[in-house]
Amino acid sequence: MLIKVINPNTTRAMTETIGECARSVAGPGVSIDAVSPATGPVSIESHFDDAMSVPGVLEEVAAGELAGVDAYVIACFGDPGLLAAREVAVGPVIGIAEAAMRTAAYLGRGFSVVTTLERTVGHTWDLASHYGLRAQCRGVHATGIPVVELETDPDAYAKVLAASLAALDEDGSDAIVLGCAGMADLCARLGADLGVPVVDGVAAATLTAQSLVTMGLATGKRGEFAYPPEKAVRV
Ligand code: 2AL
Repeated sequence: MLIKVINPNTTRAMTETIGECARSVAGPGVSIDAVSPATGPVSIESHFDDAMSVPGVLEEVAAGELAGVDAYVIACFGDPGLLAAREVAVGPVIGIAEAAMRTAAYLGRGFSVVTTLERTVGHTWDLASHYGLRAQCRGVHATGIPVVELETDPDAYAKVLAASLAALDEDGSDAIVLGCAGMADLCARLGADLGVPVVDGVAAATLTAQSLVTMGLATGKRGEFAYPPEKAVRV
């Protein structure tokens, strides 16, 4: 089975981290192809960045279809281009925000999301509502760390830990959801330090994709998610 994990931003070091995380959970016989688009924003932390990343994501899905990919993970917590990618792909397409929130909902009554910049908080609430998980999402907490600084800020872990402790205190949550793919490598340490389940969307989405393919399930193609109609596109 081949799962293509698309980091919608163009920061290669983050793509490496994401690929390692996906490989660490993938089952035997599952290959992970971790990629980032050739063009697009280096990080995604605004609605503008989100929109600008979508053409690159869809190009990677289109290339994956020619290469025989079985399923896709969109590894950015805004789930950019998710519904469009489901139209273009034959196999399942899983976004890390949707997978992480659905996984966290199995683990208790409520979860808190710990994310990057304050300005991403509104979009995260929108996603929780969109996925029908507004009641389970008890809070969304910004750390103030820009995405690219997750790799370079020596205090990044301490800031994510502090925001998670505050979130558990304020929200009375049972679990923490990591609100950025660039936090994937913090997951195990954070879970051990907090003593509560910590859900990384890259792992959750990779295993959801693997499960769906194993069960022989894919996006329903009869209506809304049928391949988009061919038409001229002016560039
Ligand atoms: C993200 C993410 O997962 N990747 C990225 O570039 N930005 N999420 C976020 N909340 O900033």
